[in-house]
Amino acid sequence: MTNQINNPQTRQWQEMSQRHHLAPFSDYKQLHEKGPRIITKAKGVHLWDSEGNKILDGMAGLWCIAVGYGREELVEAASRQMRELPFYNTFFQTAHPPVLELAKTIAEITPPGLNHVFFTGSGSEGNDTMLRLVRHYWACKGQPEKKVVIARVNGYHGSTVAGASLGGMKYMHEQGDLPIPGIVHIPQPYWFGEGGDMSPEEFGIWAADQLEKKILEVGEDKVAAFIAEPIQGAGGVIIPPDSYWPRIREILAKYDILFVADEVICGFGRTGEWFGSDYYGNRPDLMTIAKGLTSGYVPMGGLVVSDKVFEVINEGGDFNHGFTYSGHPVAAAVALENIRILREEKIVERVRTETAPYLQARLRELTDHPLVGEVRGVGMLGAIELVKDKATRKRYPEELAVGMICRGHCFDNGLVMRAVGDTMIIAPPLVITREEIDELVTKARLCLDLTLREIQG
Ligand code: PXG
Repeated sequence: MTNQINNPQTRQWQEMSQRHHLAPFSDYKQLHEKGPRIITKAKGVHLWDSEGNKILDGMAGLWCIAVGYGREELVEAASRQMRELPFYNTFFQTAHPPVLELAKTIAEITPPGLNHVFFTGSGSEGNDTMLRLVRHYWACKGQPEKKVVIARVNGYHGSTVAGASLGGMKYMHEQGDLPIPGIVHIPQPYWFGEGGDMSPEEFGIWAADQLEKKILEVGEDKVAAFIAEPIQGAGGVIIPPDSYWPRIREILAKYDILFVADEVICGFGRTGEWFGSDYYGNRPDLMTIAKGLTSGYVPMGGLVVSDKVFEVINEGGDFNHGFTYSGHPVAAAVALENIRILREEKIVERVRTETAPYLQARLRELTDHPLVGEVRGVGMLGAIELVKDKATRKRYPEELAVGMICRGHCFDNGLVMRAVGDTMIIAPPLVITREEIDELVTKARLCLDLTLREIQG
């Protein structure tokens, strides 16, 4: 942060943090020593902290803000709905207009055949719902032993017990005996980090073939589903080699298992298509959604279910699952307005044809930097690999925490970029303009220079 604190309120808030707030994914002692940066307001693609610093939000909140901060229409939609009907549940044979209109609208924008939506409060709850629903599906079909879900190492699917188990984050599994039984993992298609001497295309085929190997090892009669993000987000914006998804599709076509796309990050325009599955031409049976669904203005997630799955569970009696806030009317009203803005302002089209090509071209200019081993990206997603040796893709020693050094310089120079190890990642709001992209890339280069200078001492 701002090493310098001028606003006395900043200290007061930091003290409240230390005394009372347990922040997600934090080393509390370390956090308290430093004190959190306090974000007080936002507009468009920029944030302001309590010290008055203006910061370009290269991470869209946390991969959430599609339509930009400060959209009055979303505020209006929420307040209108709060006045009309602030809450009612959707259990016990009731419903309300916003949840029904939202389910219909989502069916209009999702890939063909995905027409039914179970709403949740978050992406993690969406994946918990998925686990229970796919097992219910196979039980309804008379195959209750088909329970195992295959997921990927370094995938991220949330932080609930099921979400963290589906995810392939070792440091999460280590806390609390995860994964739970019935969830297994295969390697990820991360060529830059793990491809060794293989070409990206060879490695893509190898990584995809691990799915078939795992299906045969577990037994097709035991496997319920395969879950994957079209592009891994939290794992480090990992874009599979071009050979990966076509081979996965071939494998899925051979076996009777369900395919779940976790679209929590890729959904709602981030790749320049409505969903990451559209970008790759994948045809999932189920899709988890959250984040961009409401642009993060209020919490909401869900599971979109295909006609094929619906037709089975429709005959299967009660599905004994649900959350108090499933289909919350205020969240649904905000999501509807958010999708209306995305559609009417043609934001996804603009990302695809105009701003993403510009962002991707400008980001790739950073490839010439001595610290940069690779720049990759799709749509409004980007990753910059920091390395010691460009040719061999060799990293700096882990203890040096080069990514964290770079992240610190970014924050101090008015840019939010996230570090996943030594991979710097960006996912700006979809409404970012060319001028703001220029600001992002200029700041990123400056911070790469500062990082290099610091590690060279
Ligand atoms: N699936 C994916 C693909 C996600 O990225 C979730 C599920 C879980 O969503 P909820 O709403 O329960 O958080 C996510 C969430 C990071 C980071 O460090 C990413 C997420 C959450 C927190 C941190 O990039 N993604």
